[in-house]
Amino acid sequence: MAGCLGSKPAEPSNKAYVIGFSQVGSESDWRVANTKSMEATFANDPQYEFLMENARQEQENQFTAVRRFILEGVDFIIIAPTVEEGWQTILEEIKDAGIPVIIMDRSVAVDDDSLYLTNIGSDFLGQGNLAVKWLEGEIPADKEAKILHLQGTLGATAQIMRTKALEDAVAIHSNWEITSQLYGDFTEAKAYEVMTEYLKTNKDINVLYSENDNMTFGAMRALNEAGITYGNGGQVKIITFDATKEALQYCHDGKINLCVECNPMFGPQIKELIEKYRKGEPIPKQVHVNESAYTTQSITQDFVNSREY
Ligand code: GYE
Repeated sequence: MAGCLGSKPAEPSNKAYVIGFSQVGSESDWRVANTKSMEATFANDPQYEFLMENARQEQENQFTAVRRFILEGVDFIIIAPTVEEGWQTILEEIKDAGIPVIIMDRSVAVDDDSLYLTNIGSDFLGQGNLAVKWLEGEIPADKEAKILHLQGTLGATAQIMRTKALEDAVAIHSNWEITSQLYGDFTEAKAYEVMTEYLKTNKDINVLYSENDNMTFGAMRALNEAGITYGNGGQVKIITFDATKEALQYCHDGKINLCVECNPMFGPQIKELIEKYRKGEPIPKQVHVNESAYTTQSITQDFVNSREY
């Protein structure tokens, strides 16, 4: 205890384990929650030193950050990749430096999966499949689905897989059609802009498949301004991904029809994996987080209130 005669100042038993984390950006509420989960997990734990770099959605910035981590000699690197392609060289540089790496959230497309320890994140194809299954139940065979598709950052796993689920489903439903694919980059501002433009000349849609909540919020504003109704009993059924608190509230209020969950709170799970690795225990190559989907009918206000993100 400080102030006790004869006691020595506490010496740290061992040096903090330094983690360099390259985060995608702050493009969405999901991302902000994910950053908080990582910070809450590592930044307050004296056993760790946590260095985070925000790439502002540019892969080049991620390369710069990772190279700095290597120069600084960090013990461990975590990367949330912006897009899947383009990681081979930098992962080889990390390997040559002898630093273990975890890929989180989205994935990387490399030939050699020994370049990283594990990939932890969502089952994005599973999420997309949940959404199209729900839509099947909503659109009778003698009715048409005219689906406007808002896409996230092109080349990001969340975009690739959510898009694949929709395109595959459209291919096998002769009464489903994608009226257009608009690029919203996972942000509210971009989605609002492209939706406003689109709705000036095209109003004949009855489904919006939006690859994240923030784009959905931008789209809802554009739909309001165009005088198009949506949600329960409206012209447009809205499907959104993430299921943040704000989106769940809209869902509860009947403004969004389906929220497919994408859980950002996996800081603690990453820490467990790192601890296992440090003890020399085997860790799986792919870890999926548990997720579900919510409709206006299934959601309660208590559930919305209890949402962490
Ligand atoms: O759905 C979106 C974010 O990769 C899971 O990125 C993540 C996605 C998430 O910006 O809101």
